[in-house]
Amino acid sequence: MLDAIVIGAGFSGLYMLHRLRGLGMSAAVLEAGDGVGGTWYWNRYPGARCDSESYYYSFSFDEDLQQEWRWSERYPRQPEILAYLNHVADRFDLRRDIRFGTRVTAASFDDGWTVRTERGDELSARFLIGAVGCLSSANVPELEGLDSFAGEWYHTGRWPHEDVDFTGKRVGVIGTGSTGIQAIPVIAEQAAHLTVFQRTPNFSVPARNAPLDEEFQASVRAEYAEIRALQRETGNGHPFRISPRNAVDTPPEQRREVYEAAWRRGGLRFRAAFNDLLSNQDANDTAAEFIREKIRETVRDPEVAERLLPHDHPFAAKRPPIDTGYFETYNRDDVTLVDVREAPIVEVTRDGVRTTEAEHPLDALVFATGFDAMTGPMLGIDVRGANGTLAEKWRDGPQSYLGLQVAGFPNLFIITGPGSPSVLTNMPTSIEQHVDWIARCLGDLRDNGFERIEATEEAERAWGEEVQAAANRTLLPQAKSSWYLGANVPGKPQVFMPYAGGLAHYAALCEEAATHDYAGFHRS
Ligand code: N01
Repeated sequence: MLDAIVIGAGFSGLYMLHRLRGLGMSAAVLEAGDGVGGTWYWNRYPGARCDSESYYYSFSFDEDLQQEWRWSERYPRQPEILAYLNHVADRFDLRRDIRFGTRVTAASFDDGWTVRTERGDELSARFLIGAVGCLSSANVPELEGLDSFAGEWYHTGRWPHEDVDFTGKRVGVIGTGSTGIQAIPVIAEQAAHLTVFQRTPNFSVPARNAPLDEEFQASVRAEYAEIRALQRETGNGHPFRISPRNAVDTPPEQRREVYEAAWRRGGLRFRAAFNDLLSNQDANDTAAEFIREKIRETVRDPEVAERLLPHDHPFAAKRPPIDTGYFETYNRDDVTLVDVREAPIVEVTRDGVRTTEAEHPLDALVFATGFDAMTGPMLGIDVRGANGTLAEKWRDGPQSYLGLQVAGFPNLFIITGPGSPSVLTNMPTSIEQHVDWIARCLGDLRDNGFERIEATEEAERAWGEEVQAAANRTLLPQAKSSWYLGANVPGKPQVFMPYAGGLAHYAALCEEAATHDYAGFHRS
């Protein structure tokens, strides 16, 4: 029996394996893909890149690693992040404990964990660690007639490894979340004609991507210690602080200057322009209206601009996309915007997509329709704990203590699971915090002669209440169609899933639990 089985070889699984080795524990990582990378292995769609800036969307645990790696752009493209993760796997000699092409289908607890894979392997370990990612279970809407479509269709999160060439083709994209907003301008460049099927107009801020010069890179390398310390101090794991100033207390002209400067700087930092944007609707309205004005200025056809104006959720209450030429794309003659809230999709036909108003002829269709987020990846495995299945336990929404453990599932840990800040933060920062905590916990169990750890039901219940209360202190739950709530997947229980109380505060709670003899957990 191994000490630990880790499911997934993305950022989480790779670092977890490295830490398990450091503890002298035997471990196997089971990975469905044929290579490392997780999200960055699967999401190869045109325009795929990270919205966090490259120099801090990376591991901090090894000084030599962060000093030797060179990023080429402000926002790294998917192949560059994948190359980085392959470098990490090689540098720390991780591959010898990773089984690729090995999808886990079931896991059951009986003293230890026994895991079964699609290709029939069975492995056992004392601990099971889900490093399955938050956004790895593709959500393809069940559209009538999809099977009859004569062209090719793709989901962005399951993009083929071979080049997909849209030259000369009429392409449709369904979805205008972060992914669609990255892909649409790039696909428009190549396709003969692009039709965008939009259900919810989205806020987006220019990314302002640019190559990184050597001077900037050298300054980052010199300041890495401070940058990483700041990442751990902030609420979202980014190395910038949110302005202490409130939008509602700032005179309109001055407020506008702040927004203009933030717009010029670009990126996710736009949200940090004022302190009250996610807590006060009036404050949020000022940011929302500023972005709507920018959309009206950018898009030449006023009717198209009107359809692109977000109206049903506060700015940043859904994960805010950042873009390179997204709104400008609608000025092209070969791009059509279809509002599918006004005219819903009826079916996919042999030749395209038919809405209640028209048939749109297509040679290829791209689903940028997101994921069964946060719970989908773990529920995709038949997980059986001490008294029942995870599917039963999470029937009305996910429950966990600190997002780390689930009562009734001893020795199972989830990295960045529901109930942790995860998707509201810069993921590598959250991942390192979780992995470090789990590694310390496993070491402490061993050193103190314990074999088993499990969240208590009481701690889990209290944490569930805190997760909802933290969300309700913000405007985040106002976005009713958000995947944070599970609202994007038909039939999914609508519960706010990530912890919105901030990463630094959350990390302090994890630390407190550990230093108080793992309060909220039962060890035996
Ligand atoms: O998915 P989404 P995503 N008919 O769920 C629409 C991360 N990410 O892949 O809003 C028509 O946000 C749906 O419409 P609506 C990031 O955390 C990171 O874009 O539900 N439309 C929406 O427009 C992000 O938030 C990076 O009404 C349908 C879109 O599809 C998360 O991944 C880059 C539909 C889905 O948007 C998910 O983003 C990209 C239907 N039946 C993504 N079903 C980085 O930079 C869904 N839609 C790291």
